[in-house]
Amino acid sequence: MQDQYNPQDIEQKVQQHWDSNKTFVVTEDPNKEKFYCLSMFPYPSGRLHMGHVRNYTIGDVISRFQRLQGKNVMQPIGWDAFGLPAENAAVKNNTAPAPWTYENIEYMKNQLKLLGFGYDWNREFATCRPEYYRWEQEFFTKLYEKGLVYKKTSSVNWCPNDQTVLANEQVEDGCCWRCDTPVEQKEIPQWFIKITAYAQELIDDLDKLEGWPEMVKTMQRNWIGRSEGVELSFQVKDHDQDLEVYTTRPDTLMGVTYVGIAAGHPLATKAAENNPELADFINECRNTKVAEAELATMEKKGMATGLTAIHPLNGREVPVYVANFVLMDYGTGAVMAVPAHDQRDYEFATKYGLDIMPVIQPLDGGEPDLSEAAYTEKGRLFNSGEFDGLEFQEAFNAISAKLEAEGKGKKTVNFRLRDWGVSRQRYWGAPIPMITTEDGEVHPVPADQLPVILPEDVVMDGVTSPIKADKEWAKTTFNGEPALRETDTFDTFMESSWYYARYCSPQADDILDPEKANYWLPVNQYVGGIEHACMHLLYSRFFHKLLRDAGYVTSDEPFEKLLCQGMVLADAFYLTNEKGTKEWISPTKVDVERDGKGRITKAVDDQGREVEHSGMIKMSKSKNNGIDPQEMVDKYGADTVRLFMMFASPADMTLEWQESGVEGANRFLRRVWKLVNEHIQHGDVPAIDAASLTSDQKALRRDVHKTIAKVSDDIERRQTFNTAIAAIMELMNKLTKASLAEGQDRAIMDEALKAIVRMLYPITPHICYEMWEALGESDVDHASWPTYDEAALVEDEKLIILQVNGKMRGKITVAADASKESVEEQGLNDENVVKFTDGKTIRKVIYVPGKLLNIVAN
Ligand code: ANZ
Repeated sequence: MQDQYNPQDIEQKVQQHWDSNKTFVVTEDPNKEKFYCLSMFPYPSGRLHMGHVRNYTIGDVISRFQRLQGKNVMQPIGWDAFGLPAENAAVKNNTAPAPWTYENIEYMKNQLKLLGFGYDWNREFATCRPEYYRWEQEFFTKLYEKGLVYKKTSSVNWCPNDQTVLANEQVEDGCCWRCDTPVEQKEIPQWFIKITAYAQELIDDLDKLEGWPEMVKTMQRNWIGRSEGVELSFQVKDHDQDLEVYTTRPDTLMGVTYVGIAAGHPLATKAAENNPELADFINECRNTKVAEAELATMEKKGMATGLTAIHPLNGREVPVYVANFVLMDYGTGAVMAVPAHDQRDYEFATKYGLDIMPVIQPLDGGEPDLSEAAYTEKGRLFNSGEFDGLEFQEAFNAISAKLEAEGKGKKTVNFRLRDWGVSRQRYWGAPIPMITTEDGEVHPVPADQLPVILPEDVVMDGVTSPIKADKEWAKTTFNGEPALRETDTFDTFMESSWYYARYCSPQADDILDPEKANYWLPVNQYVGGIEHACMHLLYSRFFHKLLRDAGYVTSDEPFEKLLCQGMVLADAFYLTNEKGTKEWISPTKVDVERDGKGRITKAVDDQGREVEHSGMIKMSKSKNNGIDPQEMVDKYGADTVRLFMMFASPADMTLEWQESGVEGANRFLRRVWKLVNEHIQHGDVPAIDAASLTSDQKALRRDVHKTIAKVSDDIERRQTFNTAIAAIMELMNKLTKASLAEGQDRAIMDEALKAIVRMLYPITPHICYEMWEALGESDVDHASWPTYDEAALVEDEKLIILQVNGKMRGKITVAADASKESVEEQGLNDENVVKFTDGKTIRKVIYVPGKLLNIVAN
């Protein structure tokens, strides 16, 4: 062992060892408990950023910990390789998306290796390869045959100048990112997968996911948005078709004063036929895309259709309006408006001078206050004829029963969740495996003709997809008849929805090999960012159920446990230039002065300019406050970076990047190295003879075993890696002060260091690999996690604090099983206690067993 800790030498050597020994390559082993640990795979954007490093370090720590627990651990990695950034970069750099992507993969793969992550590289794949997406295409055609896939027109962002569809990210302030032309909405046919058919199960099964953060489950519940309501119909005067509305508040039915319909509603189209003004308004509505979240706050606009609806219960005539806050694809695309009790309806009615009719009063009596806003609480019905006096649930039941009896309505459950539109008009994605024959019939591509390969050798012409630009590409045949291929590609969420399953049998000649998949699945621990709480995690859960129903897997859920790591923050600094805009200066170029509390008081950049500090914020390109992991690894070694990441904050909280903290982590590793070295120099180590230990030796050994117990629990159950590391650091402090003189001292030290090396191994594997060998052991990758010795934890003595009138006056050691009487006697006779009780009367003696003796005297 070298005297100096030299991370560069060690890390390279150990990484080579892992590579050539295929240490992390695993196969199914029915005799071993399996553990599948997965970190969300990266998009190959170019270089790893700190967010990746944090994500993958956490996953690696858990994987290595589980290995030492003796489990058969699979930790795979791959590349989420399709997506828009590759296209944008290709356009910018005059290349094609494929070579750009493959270069990035090579580069980032090397970076992952330099960080020492223990991946099974035999399972690696990139989702942009036909070997991968071929199975996705085939699965899609199977879903089509099961009736779970359909085609429907749906609106997209359209740039009239470039004559092309834009992704949401390519729309900036309502304009095209390239030519600044205002973007329009255009209706085109697209493919959908029926996730709504699984909405109820996706909600119900959240209850099974005990290992998921409550927040993520809540977000999914809200996203799926189950609501119970009533669908009911209004007759439209002089019109033979009824108008269906969906409401969650049938109790307010008697307060309806108008009906609102979406701009896309067929009745609106009909009414606009002889009404150019209305037609214009409808057009305007259609061209402004509203997110559901904006419905509440946006300005309410509408226009009368001239149509009159007839109230289903009291026969009152109410006007029908086209209203911009009514969505076409929710419920029935029409609402019964109750302005007295719904805020959107209230704003609309106030603006257009429509009646407001209160029908719900507070439960404690009185009229609802409608002077400023709608009264939206659930209360008691009034102004509602036979339903007066009923409360919400009674009214809900009574009114829906009446509607049902009259054939005018029924109870229904609605979900906010929409079917998953998977068509994208981009190039860099998996081609959708469908073809259309000349008769207009649509057919899935037969399995023996899959994959439909995306050509990689293309020339990008602006934003237009090369497979759309090349009119030849789409031409094909179906049963000998000429046909055209679909030129849209899949949403890239498709690839990330089942990759976790493909890792179980990456070479399988089918979507997956059920035997292998069922050995490994579900994933025991999934690690990734909270930003994926809804889409990715919901789509994956959906896909798992699809795979189950297709007979591929037996489990119901893909991810047993989920850990969402916090963001990585760093100080951000800026200068304001003459134009008044901020120029962000990298924190690596700034020197700071701090006050006693560590707050930055002055910051100067490398050109001597004083810069403003805007606080610790998420590392990002736009704020120029990213720290390059590569630079940090070069400077301190991967182990230091990993240790800092795991120590600086709990895994699910934000992490503040501070180079002083990184230096601290590095110093700690050097201290461990030094102690191991010193210990080795001290020569022979006898076996521990527990019976012969002095009380100091016993106490130190107890600390060792207490630490093992705490660290094991912190890592496995609590997942508080930072407190585990803190406990190891505390133990290290004690060990540094401990003697190495006696044989039993060295025996305890040996036991302690071997425990520390294995406990640190998941976090800092390279240095631990080396220290483990230096301690005369071999192959820490296959070592077992240290276990604590119950006997060593038993304290045969206890330290008792002595207080007189609540003030600490001394300490005594007593036998652990000492009786109350004997402790009292010893305490009262302690010379320090005597000093403060002398001449006083002892009023009371309070004993907290094993801890404290308080004497009250005056
Ligand atoms: C009358 C009413 C009275 C309503 C009242 C609410 C309060 P959730 O809970 O999200 O399912 N709604 C129905 N379809 C709509 C659409 N296509 N676009 C916009 N809004 C729509 O919301 C259901 C409620 O949202 C429904 O209940 C309906 O307004 C409105 F005091 O009906 B309610």
